[in-house]
Amino acid sequence: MKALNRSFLIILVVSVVLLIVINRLNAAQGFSGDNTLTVYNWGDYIDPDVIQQFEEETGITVIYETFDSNEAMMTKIEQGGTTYDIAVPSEYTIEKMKEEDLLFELDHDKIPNLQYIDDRFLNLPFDENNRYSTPYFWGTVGIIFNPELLPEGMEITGWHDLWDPRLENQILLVDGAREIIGMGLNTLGYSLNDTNPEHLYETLDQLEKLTPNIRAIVGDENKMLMVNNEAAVAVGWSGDAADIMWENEAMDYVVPEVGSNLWFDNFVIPKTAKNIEGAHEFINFMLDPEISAQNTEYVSYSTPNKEALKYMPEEMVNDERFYPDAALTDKLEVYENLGKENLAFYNELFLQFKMYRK
Ligand code: SPD
Repeated sequence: MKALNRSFLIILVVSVVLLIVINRLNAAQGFSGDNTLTVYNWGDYIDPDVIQQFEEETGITVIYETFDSNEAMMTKIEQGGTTYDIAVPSEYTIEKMKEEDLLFELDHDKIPNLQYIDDRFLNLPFDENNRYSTPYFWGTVGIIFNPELLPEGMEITGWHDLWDPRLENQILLVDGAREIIGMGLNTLGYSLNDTNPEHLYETLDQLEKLTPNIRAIVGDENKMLMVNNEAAVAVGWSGDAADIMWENEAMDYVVPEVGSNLWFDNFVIPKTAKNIEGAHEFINFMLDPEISAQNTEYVSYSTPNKEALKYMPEEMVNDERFYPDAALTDKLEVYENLGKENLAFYNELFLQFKMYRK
């Protein structure tokens, strides 16, 4: 009897261990099942406690992977071999993904918390009636600067200031083709959706002239570098600026009125999804006002969830640098889907610019 019990125990332990190993292996390879959900998001773009709360509430295990650009995310999904249930593209990439039939339509009945999103973030041109996407965060591109490290008497108000020779080796640039080419185009007075090759080559020339002032082209490290006083200025996204200011109140952020980018990041369910039910549950959970407020406080980007604003600190919600009024946002442009060839040209120019620096 005892021997039988022991064999039973051994079989039980081996089975449990095997189950755990298979589960881990599946997770490592990105296989989703009913009880797992694979989320593909930008780096530094969610509060880990929120993921844990979702897991506890639903019993679904979240497998979490990150990317650092729309282009990297889309290439990975196009290539296949992944099972992402949720991805978080920006507007122009949603248009591309729709064109390439990479997205499932959303079932709005399963996302009742969509009612909490401010109308001005719904039904935008890149996704009419939010058939494929729901808003996550929004923001701008601008200049983050540390007044204490600027040369005496220098003020930063617009893109042209970045070319000031006194800023030698003092500027960090976000590693994004649309952001940097767009900044160059705006500096020259062109639209950041311009596709005229002459204007784009002129932009490349202009950007190459910025080279002596560039300290590094970086991703999420820009926050750490700014906080550690490694550079006086960074060109980047508004939420990173807010995060940096959280660490050092002396820092400031300006969106050049001559022109810049207004962007929207959104949840979608790619056709790679294996857990469509869970994906809807996740989106709905993330749009819950209290969860959204908690997540927004952690991430520092601007929430489109009007109900969530009620749970957030007033100084955050009333900061016009991160919740700009229509007078500023009307002057900004949203990236358009420029088509495969034009986007490839943008990427090529950005690469040339990065090579020129070396
Ligand atoms: N660290 C997360 C950054 C996410 C910013 N998304 C911006 C998209 C602009 N097109």
